[in-house]
Amino acid sequence: MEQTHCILIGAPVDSGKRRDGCLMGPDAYRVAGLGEQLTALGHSVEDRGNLIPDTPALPDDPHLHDLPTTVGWTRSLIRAAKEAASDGLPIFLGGDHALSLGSVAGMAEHAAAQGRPLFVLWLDAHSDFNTPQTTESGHLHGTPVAYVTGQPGFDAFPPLAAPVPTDRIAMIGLRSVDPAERAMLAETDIALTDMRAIDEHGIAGPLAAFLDKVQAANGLLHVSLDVDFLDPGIAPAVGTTVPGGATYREAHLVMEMLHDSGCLAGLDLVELNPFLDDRGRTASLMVDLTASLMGRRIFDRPTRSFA
Ligand code: 4U7
Ligand code: MN
Ligand code: MN
Ligand code: MN
Repeated sequence: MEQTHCILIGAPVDSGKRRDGCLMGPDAYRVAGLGEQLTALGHSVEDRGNLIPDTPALPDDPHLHDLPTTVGWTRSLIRAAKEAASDGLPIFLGGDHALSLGSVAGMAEHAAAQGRPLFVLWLDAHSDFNTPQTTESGHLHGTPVAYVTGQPGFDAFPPLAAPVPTDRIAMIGLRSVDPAERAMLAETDIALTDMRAIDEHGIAGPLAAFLDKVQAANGLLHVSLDVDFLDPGIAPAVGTTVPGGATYREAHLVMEMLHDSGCLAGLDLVELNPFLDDRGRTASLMVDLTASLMGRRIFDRPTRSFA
């Protein structure tokens, strides 16, 4: 089994929306045994503790919730991502999804420095493709994909050193997309797999097609896993529940296929709100999914049937 140096980076980002609680996420993952599970799989684990936001003196924007703090997190996370990515596999413990403004931008800079293309897999009920202008809620956790692909309107944020081309992004699990996002997505070639497509054809096909592309390009893959990708029946600890999400096995299958691809370069675990959890079950499920992503399997060899 291949051994990976896993670098845990706590990012208790809570500025991306109004409801507080995601700041408890990093410790919930630690309590749920993330480090121990990775060690048990044969990996080395380094916990770099929790980051703090490098918040600039910036006026508040009345249309946006807590812009200065989110800009501060983006600055800190870009730096932390670049540092960690050259030492091992960064695992960002969120924190809400505003975390990915920084983690993905930093991973893209790292990939560019390596001369390799960065691909991004967005596992989420939402497309997070709003800009500071189009967002109706003013919640910046709904904007990271727009930022990292270089959409206009992010002037308060660090200038993007390495925008991610839209044809290197796949979104799986979609079931809540705002009208403005829908219109902007229609202008891009982001690969979109909504829940209807998953119901009808399964989740493995679109994922396999994307992974083939990553492998053919010798790409680095960053995976951004939003808790609300999962069905709220199995993952209640999230502020933005949307019914009809991925099942337990669909989610594990995605992780198992990602592991087998060998392309993984970075991971965000975002939107866990431990205050809303039911005896830690969502935190534990996220840890179990990470274990599948890092090589846990039911059998060590392909199983055979008698058919
Ligand atoms: B998450 C929303 F309006 N689109 O912009 C918005 F539906 O990181 C939700 O995916 C954003 O959880 C959800 O506020 C952000 C809304
Ligand atoms: Mn807040
Ligand atoms: Mn999200
Ligand atoms: Mn979401």
